[in-house]
Amino acid sequence: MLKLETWRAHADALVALLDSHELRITCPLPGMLRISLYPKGQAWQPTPAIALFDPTRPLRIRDHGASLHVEAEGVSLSLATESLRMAFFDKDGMPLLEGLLPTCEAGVWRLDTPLAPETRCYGLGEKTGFLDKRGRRYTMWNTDDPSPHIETLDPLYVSIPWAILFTQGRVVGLYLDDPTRTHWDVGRDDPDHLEVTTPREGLDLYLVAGPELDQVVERYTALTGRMPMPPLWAIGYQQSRWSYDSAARMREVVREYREREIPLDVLYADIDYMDGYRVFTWNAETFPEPETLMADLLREGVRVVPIVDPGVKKDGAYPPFTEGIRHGYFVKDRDGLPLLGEVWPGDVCYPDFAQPEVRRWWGDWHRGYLDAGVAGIWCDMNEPSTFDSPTKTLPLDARHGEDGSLTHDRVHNLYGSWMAEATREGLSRARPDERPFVLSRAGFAGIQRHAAVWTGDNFSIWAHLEQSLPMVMNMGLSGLAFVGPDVGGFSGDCQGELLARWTQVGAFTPFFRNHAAKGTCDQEPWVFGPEIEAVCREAIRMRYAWLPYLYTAFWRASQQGEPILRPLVYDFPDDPEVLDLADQAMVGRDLMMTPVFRPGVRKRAVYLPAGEWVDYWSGERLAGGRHHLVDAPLERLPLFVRAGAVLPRGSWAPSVERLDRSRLTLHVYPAEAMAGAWYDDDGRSLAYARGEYNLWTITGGRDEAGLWLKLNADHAGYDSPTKALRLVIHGLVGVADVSSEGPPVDWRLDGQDLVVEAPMAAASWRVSGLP
Ligand code: MIG
Repeated sequence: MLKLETWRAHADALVALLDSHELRITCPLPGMLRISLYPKGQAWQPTPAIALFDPTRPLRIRDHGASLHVEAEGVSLSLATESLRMAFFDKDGMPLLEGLLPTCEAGVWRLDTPLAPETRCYGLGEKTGFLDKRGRRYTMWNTDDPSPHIETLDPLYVSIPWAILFTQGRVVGLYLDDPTRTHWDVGRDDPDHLEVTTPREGLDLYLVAGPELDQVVERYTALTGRMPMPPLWAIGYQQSRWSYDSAARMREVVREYREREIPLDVLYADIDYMDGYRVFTWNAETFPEPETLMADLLREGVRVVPIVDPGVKKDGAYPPFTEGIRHGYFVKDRDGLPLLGEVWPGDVCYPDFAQPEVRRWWGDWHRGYLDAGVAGIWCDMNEPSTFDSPTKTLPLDARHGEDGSLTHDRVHNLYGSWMAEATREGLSRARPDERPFVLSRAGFAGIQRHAAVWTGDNFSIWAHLEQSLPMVMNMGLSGLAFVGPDVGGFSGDCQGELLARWTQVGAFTPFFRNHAAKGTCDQEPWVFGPEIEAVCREAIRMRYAWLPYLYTAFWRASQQGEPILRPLVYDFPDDPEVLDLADQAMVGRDLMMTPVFRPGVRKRAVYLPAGEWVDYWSGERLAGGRHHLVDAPLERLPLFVRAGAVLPRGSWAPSVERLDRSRLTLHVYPAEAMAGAWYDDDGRSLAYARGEYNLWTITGGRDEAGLWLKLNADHAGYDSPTKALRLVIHGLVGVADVSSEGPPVDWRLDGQDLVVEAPMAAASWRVSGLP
């Protein structure tokens, strides 16, 4: 048992001495406390996961004899001096966590916290299984494991040591800032306890206060950072395959897309574009003129993103290898010699991304790609993965850092994030005013600042479509907003109906890319015949028509860390029905999708939380707080809109560059109170961060005289091409008049809907004479 010997109160820290360790409690940001237990005199620096941190925030410490009470902005903590048992409180003094206990036995540090029977555990990043992570044990160790990602497979490629303990009205988050191989036993050995163990010589814990779930996620992402706005094209639809292995084949795929009028913004070049799998090269026979290829595809509105693996081929005539050797840039073995691994190119060395200089060097190598015309970079195998070792990764005693003092076990989980960071910064240096796009397979907490993440090598099976929802949603609650699985599935042969259903879901998943493994059957939208093609085409077109709404959700993710695709519990935390619900998802604040996860199924049960909902397809109004049986014909993803929502939409185009941006449509779903927003910027530069964006909000309500709506420019910093506005007010019949305060408007009735045409400008409207 640990025990406080002496302690001192500073203005910004409580520092206490234990036997061999020191305890330091600080308030890095409002609403959270950092509790750091480290070997005496060796205070820990935050890992690269941490984005924002203020070591000088004030604390107040009160001595109650048997316990100390630490108070900071928005939180407080009591600490028993005899046992180190802690309780954590929100700003109103409500306990969020009680009985938290750090211990150290036989050199192993452990954090234990009781779990109430009703408490759920969300987060934990990229994990298999359903929404609530209780009842299993998880390991944080980035791993490329080719086995099917079934519920018992753990770990995968990304590690986020972040757990949200959800009890209604008392939500709290625990982030362990520890990149080593930690174990998270979430009520498995002992159903009533969460136990975290680490091989590190102490604990570096951040307790993040709620009491609401959205607040916890917002605070966690203030600490570890948020996704910067991606270029708009990266939110478009993307096609990949291992591999489109020649320029001719890539042209053919793009031609198919254009002829079939299926939108497409990105095409990926998987490993076969290279010369003998040497990164930063092109195969001279199959890709003779990459510049011409990419310029031609760009004229079709399609951008190319090549894959880059960290393994650099051992080849004395290959500059990335010779330079790396000359400067000592590669990871070394325990004897200090460049470590050799085996991947696609044969023998390879691994860049030591732990060194800032290596990250810079690696990033600079990407200039050649940009000069040739690539639009972004896909980082793969960055767990890092090797073929020649049963552990699938580098030896634990491999050496990192300029002086070789960091062993691999200490930095393994950071390797992927570092590679993504190096890549992103390389792209940014070469194109300072463009938004970089990096896609990464591996990562640690904070990866969202550097890259989008796809969930790796899933299978073309229904279970993996189903599992992708809770997986992506828990990643969203773990700070990663820009995520998605391989649509259609990677390993194994896809089938038409599965592709159709998966493409429908993909259309509303933040990252939307169809990808398939070598040796599997083709799975582009048209390969399964005209019926499936038509379903996929419609779904992909919907993605484009919904971009104004999705882009606004992306913007909220970039500002507050608000997940784009999220479980219903995020938006309806008081509803006991939704706590485990993972076969339905909210897309942004006002849209819910309820996909089908089995072949042949044409109806499904849907739970609608309290309030009124509108069936997107039929316009029918449905009461919330209960289940409904709804139609789900193959050509339709069941979608529901919250009554009162105002959704910004446009129309589809073959690529984002061809979107007709002259007019925006706001779809209004009337209710007693209405609200919506539309975020708009140039979609490609960093000007938005300097205030060059527009934020429109719309509010409305109903009174005796009818219905009113008010459009307001909350922020007007961007000279937008959008000059015209169309309001579609759903389900209004028998309107007598529409008047506007400001420029006159045109209006007409279209079936059940009222359509109003107006300029895109602040205004208010009244609809009168409703029945
Ligand atoms: O050993 O580059 O997850 O998307 O197509 C497999 C080939 C290496 C794994 C990636 C996958 C990619 C594949 N890569």
